[in-house]
Amino acid sequence: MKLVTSNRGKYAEYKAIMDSVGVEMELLLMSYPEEQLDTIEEVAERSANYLKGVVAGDFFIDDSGLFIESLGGFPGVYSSYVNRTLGNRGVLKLMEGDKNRNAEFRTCIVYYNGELKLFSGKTSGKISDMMRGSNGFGFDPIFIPDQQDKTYAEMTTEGKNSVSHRSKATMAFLEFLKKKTI
Ligand code: ITT
Repeated sequence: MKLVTSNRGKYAEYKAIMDSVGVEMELLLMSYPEEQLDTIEEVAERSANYLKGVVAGDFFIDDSGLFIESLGGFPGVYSSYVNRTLGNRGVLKLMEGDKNRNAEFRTCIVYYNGELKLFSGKTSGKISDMMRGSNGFGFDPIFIPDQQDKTYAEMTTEGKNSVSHRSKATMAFLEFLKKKTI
């Protein structure tokens, strides 16, 4: 099974989980077209439909986003663009003076093995007042998951995986794989 992504940070997180449960996984490092649709599920499904004509064998992809309550769910499906353009500093600036720091990270995994299967995970938390930590990638330095003091970027890969949106989607995915092989 291959993970198709252009993001090595995602790969590191999946690799740690898959290794811990003995599931083999390879990385196919490539980018693919992502259409701007309303939900990450729609975006991911559309991308997987494109990739099934391009990638040999079974594969999965991950579409994720950060949804900030006081910004009406922004950047959401625009997370990749906003990360490249505004960056963490720009997002903090947009939220200057905002008392409502609530946010949610969401991941949708799409697995293709003759047919498409979707698995979702989400983790709610808060946007920090400043960037903290240097681990992980993307918005990790500004997201503090609920019940934690640290940002994702202050956690180890294992620490982030114990609470993250991505690991929750992965657990649902692994459950499905387990049932399939019984
Ligand atoms: P793909 O090739 O897998 O699509 P990508 O980096 O474009 O990689 P997404 O579209 O799924 O990934 O994610 C949009 C952006 O959201 C991504 O570029 C990151 O900046 C951010 N992001 C996603 N998951 C994250 C996480 O776990 N922690 C921090 N930022 C994350």
